[in-house]
Parts: sequence; structure tokens; C-alpha cells
Amino acid sequence: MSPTPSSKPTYRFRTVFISDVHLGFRGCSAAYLLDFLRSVETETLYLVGDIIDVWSLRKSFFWPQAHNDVIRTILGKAKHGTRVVYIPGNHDNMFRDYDGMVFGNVEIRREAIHETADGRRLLVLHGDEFDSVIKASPLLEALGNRAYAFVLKLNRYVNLLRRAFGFPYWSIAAYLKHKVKNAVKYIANFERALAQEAQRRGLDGAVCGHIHRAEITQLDGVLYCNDGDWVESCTTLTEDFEGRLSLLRWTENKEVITHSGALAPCSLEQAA
Ligand SMILES: [Mn+2]
Repeated sequence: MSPTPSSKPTYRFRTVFISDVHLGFRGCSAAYLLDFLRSVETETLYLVGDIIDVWSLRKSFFWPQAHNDVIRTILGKAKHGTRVVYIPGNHDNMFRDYDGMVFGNVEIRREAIHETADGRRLLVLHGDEFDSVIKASPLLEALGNRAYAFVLKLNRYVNLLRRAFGFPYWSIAAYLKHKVKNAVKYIANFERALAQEAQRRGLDGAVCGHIHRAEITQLDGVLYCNDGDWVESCTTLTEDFEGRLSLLRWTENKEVITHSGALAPCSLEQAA
């Protein structure tokens, strides 16, 4: 089958994990996420929390067409054979009341155990459950406050300008997070708490979201994966059919995040 100009490339995965989409919040990068969802086929799609930002919707109602399209695209996948598991986060915590139920082919779960193609068992959960055990969490406070909303707003304008001048997407918030010492410490504590929980349960690792920082790393012999977010970094965690896990950054450029944190051009096998 030869690709026509209208047909998009399709990437096939065994599993895709996305979280922290924040639909209903102005900072949500729905257009990039839509492009991603329309470009991939996956057997299982985990929605790892903060998919709909109910907190933000309550403050000011914002629901553009693109946000609706994200929901429709996900429900379309659920209808056409993708197993969709929705694990609510803290911004959409009211859905936690429906633990164990199925709506429109979407399974709602408080948490899940995912088994990779190579037999590793991973705890999948949003991660806000660990905020209380981590002392000093300035980043967490920042996630809810006005300064953060301002940074994201600035982020949008800067990137509109960058795009107008032909520069690729660049995240101010992600950059700042890397530079602020307390934020770095909070991230380290969060990652360790998640890894320890997986270890405590005798699992091989954990997959989470919440702190908006994509990562795959080994901590105390346990795998820690964070699928990132779609307000700052536009990242997703993927599993291929051999059980290999990767982080992708999906903007104008499609990149694989390497273990050193550097970005490499996406070299995924393309199945037309
Ligand atoms: Mn969260």
C-alpha cells in the first residue's frame, strides 16, 4: 500500500501511556496530542490521570473543539479494539468513585498492574498519592498556583512566536523546573517514593505521571517510568512488541528522549 498525501504514517505499539493532559485548561497542548493519537495504533492505552482538569474547569470554563476531539479520538480507539484503561489523577479525582466500572469501553481503575511483553510487572498509578509522604513539595504547590499558570501562558506566546519564525517547540516550564533546586529535590523524592512502593509490592517497577517530568530510570533496582505531560513537555511512554519502553516527545518534531535526557530524532519503525 503506497501512502497517499492524505494518509498519515502510523506507528504501532503494544502499549501507550499518557497522563497530565489537562483538558479544559488553557495550557493543554491538545493539537500535538491529537496529532500523536491519530498517528499511533496501540493494543492498550493507559490514561494515567489528570486527563480532564476538573479543578480548572470549575474556576473558568474552557472547552475548545480540540479538547472535544481528544476525547472523541480516545473513545473511537476504545470502540475499535484498543483496550483503554483510565486511572484518574488528582485533577480528575471524582472519577475515582467509579473504580472498576466500564464506560463506553473505557475501564476506570484506581491503579493497574501492567505486564510488559518481556514479563516485567509494573505498577501503574497517577502518583499524587505520594504527595503526603514527601515533605517540602514546592513544585506541587507551584503546579496549582498562579505563577505556574503564568509560566504556561508565557510558554504559549513564546512558542507562537517561535513557530512564526520557524523555531521548534521549547518548554519554559520544563526548563525552569530543571533549574530550581527545590523542584529538583522534590522530583528526586517523588521518584524514590514511587520506586519504593513498587519494590514493596514485589513488582519490577512503576509507571506514573503527576510531576510533569518524563523519565525512565532504574532506582534501587526498580524501574521508574514517568510518562510526562501534555502541557509542557508533550511526552508519552511507549512499549513496543518486545517490551522495550521509550519516551517520545511529540511536537513539530518527533523525538526519542534518551537516557541522558538528550533528544534524538525519532527513528521508530514505520508501518504503513
Ligand atoms: Mn496530578
